[in-house]
Amino acid sequence: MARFLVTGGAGFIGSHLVEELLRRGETVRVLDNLSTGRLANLEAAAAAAGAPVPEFLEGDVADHALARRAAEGVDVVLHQAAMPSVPRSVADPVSANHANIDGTLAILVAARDAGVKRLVFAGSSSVYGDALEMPKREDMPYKPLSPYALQKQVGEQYLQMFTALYGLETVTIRYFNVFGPRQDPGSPYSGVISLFVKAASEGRAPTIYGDGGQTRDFTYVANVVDGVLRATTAPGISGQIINVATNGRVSLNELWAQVRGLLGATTTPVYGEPRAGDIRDSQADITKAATLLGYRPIVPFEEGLRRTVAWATGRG
Ligand code: UD2
Repeated sequence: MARFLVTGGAGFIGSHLVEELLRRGETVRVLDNLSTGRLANLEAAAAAAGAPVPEFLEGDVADHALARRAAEGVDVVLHQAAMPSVPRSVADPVSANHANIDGTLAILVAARDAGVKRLVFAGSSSVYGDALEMPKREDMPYKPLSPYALQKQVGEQYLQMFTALYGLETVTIRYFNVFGPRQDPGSPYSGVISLFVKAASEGRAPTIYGDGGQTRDFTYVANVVDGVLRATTAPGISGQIINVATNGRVSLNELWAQVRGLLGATTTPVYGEPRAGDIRDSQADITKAATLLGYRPIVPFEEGLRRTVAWATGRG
C-alpha cells in the first residue's frame, strides 16, 4: 500500500483521482487552496468510493513549508494543483505563474526532500500550440501560445530537471480537454463542455469563440484517471512525457450539436471573436501511452458526454 498526496485533490480531475485511490483502499492526503476546488468534490469522491473523506490540508502548494508538510511520509505525489485556464492566464499571467510554476517547483523540492518515490504531473496539450502536424506526438516541439501553455511547458521541464539532477522519479501526463462530472461551469473560464451543458439545460444560447470549426480531443475523466494511475506504477518511465487522451477530434460546432441533441435544446449559438491564446486544432497520438502504460481509452467521447449530461441534470 502506498501513501498518496493529491495536490488539487478537491478539484475536478483531482477529486476523480482521489475517488479511485480510495476505492482501491489507498491512503490519500489532499492539498488544495480551494481556489477552483471545493470540499463538496472531496465529499462526493469519498461517498462514491464508500470511504471516509481523506486527510485534507488547505493552502497554497507554492508555500514551501506547507508543501513540505504535505509531502511528509508520502510515496507518490499526483500534482494536479494549477490555475487551469488559457484565457485566465492571458488576463492574469502573474497569478497563473505563481500557481503553475512556483507551485510546481515547491512540490518538486518537497517531494525530493521527503524521499517521494514518484511524482506524476498534470501536463497540458496546450504546449503543442499551433504545430500543424496532427495528431500530436510527444516529440514535437513546444509552441506555447499562452502564459498557461508556457507554464505547463516549464513545469514538465522542471520535472525532467529534477529527475536528471536529483534522481527524483517524475512523469508528465499531458491531458487533452478533460471533461466529466464535477467539472464546474461556474466561471467564464470553465471548460467548454461544462458551459455548453449548462447553457443547454437552462435553455440559453452558448457562446462560440470563432467560427466553431476549432477541434479538440475531448477526453472523459475516467480515461485520465486510468492513465495517471498506470503512470504511478509502470516501470522504467521516469522522466517521460506521455499524452493521455481519446485520439479523436470534435469541432465546437459538432460538440454543441451533440449537447443540444442530448438535452433537447433549441437555442442556436452566439458567435464571438476568437479567444486570444487559443489554438485551432488538437488531437493526441496515444501510441506512447499504449506502449509504456498499456493505456487505451476506456470511455469513448459520446458515452462520456452522456454520463456528463446525466450528472449535470441530476440523473447521474
Ligand atoms: C486547454 C488545453 C487543455 C487543458 C485546459 C485547461 C488545449 C488544446 N487544451 O483547453 O488540455 O489544459 O486548457 O483546463 O490547449 N470556447 C467557446 N465557448 C465557451 C468556452 C470555450 O467557444 O464558452 C472555446 C474556446 O475558445 C476553445 C474551446 O472552446 O477554442 C475549448 O476551450 P476550453 O476553455 O474548454 O479549453 P482549452 O482548449 O483552452
